[in-house]
Amino acid sequence: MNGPDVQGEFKIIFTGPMGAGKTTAIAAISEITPIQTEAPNTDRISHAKASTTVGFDYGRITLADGQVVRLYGTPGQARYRFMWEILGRGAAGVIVLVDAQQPGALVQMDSFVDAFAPLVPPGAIVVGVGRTGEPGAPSSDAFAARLQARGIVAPVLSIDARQLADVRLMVQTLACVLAAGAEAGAA
Ligand SMILES: Nc1nc2c(ncn2[C@@H]2O[C@H](COP(=O)(O)OP(=O)(O)O)[C@@H](O)[C@H]2O)c(=O)[nH]1
Ligand SMILES: [Mg+2]
Repeated sequence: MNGPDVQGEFKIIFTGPMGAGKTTAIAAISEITPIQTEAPNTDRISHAKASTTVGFDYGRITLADGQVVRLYGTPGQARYRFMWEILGRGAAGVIVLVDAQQPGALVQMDSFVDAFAPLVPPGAIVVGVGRTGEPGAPSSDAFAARLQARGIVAPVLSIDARQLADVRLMVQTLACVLAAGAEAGAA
């Protein structure tokens, strides 16, 4: 698997469509002031927000066991797809965020899972679904069932990317999945 780099640090990626909460999640959890590359959003059809990530987000956290994890957020729009592979290089795992309230959120999840699965070790994916409590939004079970129907094994968590505890839970879940994968690889 893609292990720690020369400095002994892991890299994980936050990805997902525009407005899913990638920048918010990294800002919520990072122990350094995150680096953000926001520019005015010229695509108000996809999302009404005023600014959007055009390069990447970067933050850092130290896990309970002292492991340092570098956090990278991708741009959401498909026209920045070339960045995905650059950011995904050497990543230990990926957290796919989706906004359950967006029309087509299930399909969006599929397309980000499919784009990033080849860039990370097998099974190193966690899905975080935001705004599941909003009227008309599918539940996290619907997202889990969708993955299962496609034969993809990945934990699905209902989260609020603004909440530190929720973002921590996603990172810890990914760390558990990675540890389990390393055990299986070593056995
Ligand atoms: N209700 C709710 N709002 C969120 C959540 N995550 C992000 N937001 C809000 O959605 C907007 C877009 O989030 P942002 O982090 O810029 O999305 P990005 O495009 O994925 O980086 C911001 O105003 C956030 O405060 C969430 O889980 N629940
Ligand atoms: Mg962003």
